[in-house]
Amino acid sequence: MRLERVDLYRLSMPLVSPFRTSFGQVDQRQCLLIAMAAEGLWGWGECVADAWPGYSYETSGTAWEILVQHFIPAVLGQEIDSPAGLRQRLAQLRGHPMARAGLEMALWDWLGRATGVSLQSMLGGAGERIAVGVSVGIEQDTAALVDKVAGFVEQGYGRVKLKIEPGHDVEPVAAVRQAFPDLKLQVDANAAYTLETAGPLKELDALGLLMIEQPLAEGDLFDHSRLQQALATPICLDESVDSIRTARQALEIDACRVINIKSGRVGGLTEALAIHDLCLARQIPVWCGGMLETGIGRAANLALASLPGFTLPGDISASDRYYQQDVAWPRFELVDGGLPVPQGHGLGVEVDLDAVRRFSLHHESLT
Ligand code: SMG
Ligand code: MG
Repeated sequence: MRLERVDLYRLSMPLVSPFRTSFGQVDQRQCLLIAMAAEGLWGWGECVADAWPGYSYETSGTAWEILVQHFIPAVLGQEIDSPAGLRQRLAQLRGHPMARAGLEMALWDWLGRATGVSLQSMLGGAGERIAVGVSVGIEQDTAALVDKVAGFVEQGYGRVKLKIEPGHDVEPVAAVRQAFPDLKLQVDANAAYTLETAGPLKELDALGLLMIEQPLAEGDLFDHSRLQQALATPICLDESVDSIRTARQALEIDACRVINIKSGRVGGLTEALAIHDLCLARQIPVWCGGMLETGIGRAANLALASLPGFTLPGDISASDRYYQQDVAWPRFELVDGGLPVPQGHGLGVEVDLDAVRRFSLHHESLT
C-alpha cells in the first residue's frame, strides 16, 4: 500500500482511580493515537508514552515531536507492505520505541483490515479467551490495600501484582499474602532499589511470590544478575529489556528468569514477537505487560498474549479497571478470570471517534 495520510491525537483520559508506583502517581493517563489511511481504510495504533517521564524517558510530548518531525515523514507517501518494510524505513532513526511501536501497531491494524485477518492470527496466537491479572498501585494504608486486593479477587482476578517501593514492601506484601495464602502474587518495584538497599527484597523470598519485577535500575543488567544469585524468587525484567538483544544478554548472564513483554517498550509488535520466540526456545516464561492502555492498545495486548510462550497471566485487566469511558468498542469484560481475544479483522475493535475527539488535547493530520 501507499501510505496517504496519518492522523495523530494526544489524549488525556481520567483513570477510575489514581495509580501509584515508585516513580509517581497517574490520575489522568495521556497517550497518543495514530490513525493511518490508505486505499480508503484506516488502521489505528496506540503510543503508550505518558505525560511524565517516570516509567521511561519517552513522553507523549517527545513521541508527538519524533512522529511529526521524523517517523511519519519517513513513511508518508511510501509503499509499505509489511511491518518489516516499516521497520526498514525507520531503521536509520534512533530510539523512541514507544512512538515507533504506535506507528507499527497502526500498520498491523491496517493490514489486518485490508486482508480480513485478525491480529491474533497474523501474530500466530490462538484461543478465544486468556487468563489475565491485575496490577495494584501503592496504598498508604495496608488495610486499604488488602481491601482493594479483596475486591479484585472477588471480581475473579486469579493473579495480582503489587507495586512496591522502599518503605512499602515487606509489610504490605506480607499482609496481602496472609489474607490470600493461595493467590498468585507478584511485585513490581519499577527500578526503585539498588544492591545496597535490596535487603527487603530478600525478605520477600519467604512469601511465595511468582516473581519480583524490575527491582533495580533500567540499565543495570549486571547488578540484576548479582541480585538474582541472592534470591530464590525469579527476577522478571520489564524496563531493562528494550530489545531482543538486551533480552538475550539478560538471559545469558542470568539477570532474570522471566520477561515482561510490552510492544511499546521494545519498539513494536515485531520486536515483541522476536523476544517471545527467543524465550520460548529457551523455555523462559513471558507475560504481557500493561501501560494503562485504552481499548486500542489493550486489543493488541490480548492478541499478543495469546501466543504460546505467554504462559503467565499478564497485566491486561478489564476496561472498567481503568476507564469509565473508553475510545474503542467493545469494552473488555472479565469472565472467569479471563478476557476475550478480539477475533475481528486487525485489532478487532471499533474506534469511537467522538470519544477520541472528546479526550483529545491536540489533533494533527499529515498528508
Ligand atoms: O496496564 O494494568 C496496566 C498497568 C500495569 O503496572 C502496570 N504497568 O511497570 O509494569 C509496569 C507498569 C507501568 C505503567 S505504570 C503507569
Ligand atoms: Mg513493570
